[in-house]
Amino acid sequence: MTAADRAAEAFAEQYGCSPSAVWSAPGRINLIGEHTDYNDGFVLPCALPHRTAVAVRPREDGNLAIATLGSDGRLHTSPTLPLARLEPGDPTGWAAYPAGVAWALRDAGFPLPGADLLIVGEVPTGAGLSSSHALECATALALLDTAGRAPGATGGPGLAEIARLVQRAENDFAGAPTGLLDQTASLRCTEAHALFFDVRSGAAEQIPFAPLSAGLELLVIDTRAKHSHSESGYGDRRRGCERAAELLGVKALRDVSQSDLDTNLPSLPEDLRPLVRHVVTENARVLATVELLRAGRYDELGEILTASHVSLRDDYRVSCRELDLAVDASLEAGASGARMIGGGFGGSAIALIPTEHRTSIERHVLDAFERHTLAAPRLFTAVPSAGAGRDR
Ligand code: GAF
Repeated sequence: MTAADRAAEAFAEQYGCSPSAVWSAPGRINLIGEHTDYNDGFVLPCALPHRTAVAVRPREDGNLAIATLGSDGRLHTSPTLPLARLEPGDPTGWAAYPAGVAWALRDAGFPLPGADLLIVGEVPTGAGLSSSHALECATALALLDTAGRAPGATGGPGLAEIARLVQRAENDFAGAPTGLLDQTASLRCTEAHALFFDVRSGAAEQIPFAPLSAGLELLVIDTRAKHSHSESGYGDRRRGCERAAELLGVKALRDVSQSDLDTNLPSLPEDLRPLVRHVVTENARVLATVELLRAGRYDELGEILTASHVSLRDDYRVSCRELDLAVDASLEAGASGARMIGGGFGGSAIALIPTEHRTSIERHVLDAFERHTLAAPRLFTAVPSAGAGRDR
């Protein structure tokens, strides 16, 4: 049963009637382009097959009821909230994500009538696979539908505008100072493609990406080391980049070219230099990766992925013991490249592996975690899948 089917069924159980629509949105991996989004740079994500579904029915009293089917198979509800009185700070916890989206849409002037929502999420949470954005994007689409403003309807916002509204919910309601990567991936990725997104210009290009056709797979290694964007590490890096851009007299680090690094870095305080080096070289790695994908040169991808990890580990310093172990163990076992993905400090890594060696690589990674007395990671293949949409 899909997440959407389960959401429709649980909706009927919770609210005693059928939903008027079910929308769903996927989690993501990011092939490359980490911590570049809030520097106006480039990213290259793919959507995962794992989705969060939101079943919805409008209600006329201006209230928002939110329920979710937990991984324990039980329904959890949040107190009913008057849309007109939503403000950051209440509710907190899981309900802050859908409530924050309602707040951002209301503030942007969308005429929301009130809604009953039922959420079923299958994107692993706290795994750096963008479960919160999958939830927020599916909620945004479901709520816009209740207002007759779903994408494609007259007066309906485009996907780029929805991504910005979801970003506002995440930043200002849920309190996580994230960029535009995850919402854009969840809303705009398509099956069998990576999305080449230029955050500054908003240009998005679908790049065919079918590793299986080259005998390769993208193995996701969810280390189960929990990460959170509201904690200080992410915000510190972001502020460091903004400060460096200001000192260099540019709008964002996107404007620093690789050839200028040697002249620019010495003028900065020592602690900011590695941040700038990471962002500038990572943007160049995204462009190089896009060229390799366009040329079908999959055999050269691995080296760039690993270089990205080294840069995130040593310069940006957002990796952790579990992510380094996932990368090192998969490389030892025959991956052609591997890197942590997402914000870091926990979460997941990806490894580009030959399909024929999948079993032995998985074994090696699991053994390595066991030897280090760490919880067994969750392993699965990332198949580039469809972005958000209406299921029923
Ligand atoms: C997280 C954030 F949500 C993204 O905006 C991005 O900055 C990413 O970390 C790092 O590339 O997923």
